[in-house]
Amino acid sequence: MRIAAADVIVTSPSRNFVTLKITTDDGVVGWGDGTLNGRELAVSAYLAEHVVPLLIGRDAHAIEDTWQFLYRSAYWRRGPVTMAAIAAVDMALWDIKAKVAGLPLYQLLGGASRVGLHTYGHASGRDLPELFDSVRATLAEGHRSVRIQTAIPGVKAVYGVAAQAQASGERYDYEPAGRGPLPTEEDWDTGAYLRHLPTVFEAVRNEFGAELPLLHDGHHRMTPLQASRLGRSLEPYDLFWLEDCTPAENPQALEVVRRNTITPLAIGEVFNTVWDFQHLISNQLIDYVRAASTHFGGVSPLRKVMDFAAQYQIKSGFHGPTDVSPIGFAAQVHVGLSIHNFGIQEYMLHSDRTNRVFDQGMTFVDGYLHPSDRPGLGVDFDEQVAAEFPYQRAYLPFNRLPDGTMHDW
Ligand code: CS2
Ligand code: MG
Repeated sequence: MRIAAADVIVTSPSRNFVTLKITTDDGVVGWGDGTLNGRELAVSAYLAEHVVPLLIGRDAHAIEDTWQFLYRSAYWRRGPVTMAAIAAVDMALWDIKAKVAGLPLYQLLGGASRVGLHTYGHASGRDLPELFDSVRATLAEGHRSVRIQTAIPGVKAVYGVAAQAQASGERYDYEPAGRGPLPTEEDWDTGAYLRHLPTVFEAVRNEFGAELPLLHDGHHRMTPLQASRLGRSLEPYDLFWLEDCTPAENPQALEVVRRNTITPLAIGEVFNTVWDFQHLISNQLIDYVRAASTHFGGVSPLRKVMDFAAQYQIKSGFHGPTDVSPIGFAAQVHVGLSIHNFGIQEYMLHSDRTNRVFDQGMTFVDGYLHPSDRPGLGVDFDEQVAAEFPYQRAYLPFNRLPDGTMHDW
């Protein structure tokens, strides 16, 4: 079975998505996700200009060989654009292989290790009453764990606070990226954040009790000592994890954090390969792997990093925002269902418009996410509907400190 055609489709139903369609010479179609929030056209050009010509005529079943070929033959390895492009190919080929086998992908990965995936949803608020309502709404959607993000006194717009984001311009799917010609400028004050956040977790614990698993995303903004202080001050509130507390480029930072706090740590949504996790996993500096199939080279490397992590009792917590398309999301739900060391799955619901383009078989019942038993990934892509929504320029925001210094967003 040979690859006969490969087409790249960029569509923007509620946000931009990059989708790869691979068709075999006997007419089987596989779908892959190469979406890179705010830099979508770079991946689509990388695929169309440099990868598609290499795919035509290749054995559609040779997934590992094709992955290694695209990774090694480029010479310029890794990086978000390259790895999102390779991810799209890898997913589409797994979709094809599973469709030919007549099985949902998780069966090819070893079968189901559990009935479904526990998820966490997002809750946020400008004040405590709004945050409590948001927690209740998240629980009502079926999530059993909740990520808490909150406004900070004196800071105008903080990452992850949906109502704030919506008030400051056109946003989509509660995600921070705005569609427009220029990125939005936000502000940040780490001191105010470190003082305020523990008071919010105390209030949430008092309102919702000791058992509800709570998470928090630091979005790469702290120094190692600031993160240590935050981890320590949140220990009484028993977090499921503190995510991305320090910038992702410096794995040694987490050695400092680890020495100073027993709050569990998660990182990796901006990582591209297993090498980014090597130091963190082998030194047991993290508890959860935050990679996303779409930004990590697809299903194949996600399996490998989780097998590596398993040797150290480190679990999965795959990145699942709406900037991963339903195809990329399904791919990692299949991985999560099959691996032994599954931890939790982040789950943000896609908009109705997105779901018109992507027909998802996935189900979310009694707090369990299941990728469906459709053959393949379980997602169909409607090219006609996609064509109704052309690409729209969109950027993630950026941050400045009160004195104007640029800061991590
Ligand atoms: C995030 C994302 O889901 C998360 O934990 O940190 O919302 C992230 O900001 C976006 O994926 C950026 O595109
Ligand atoms: Mg995050």
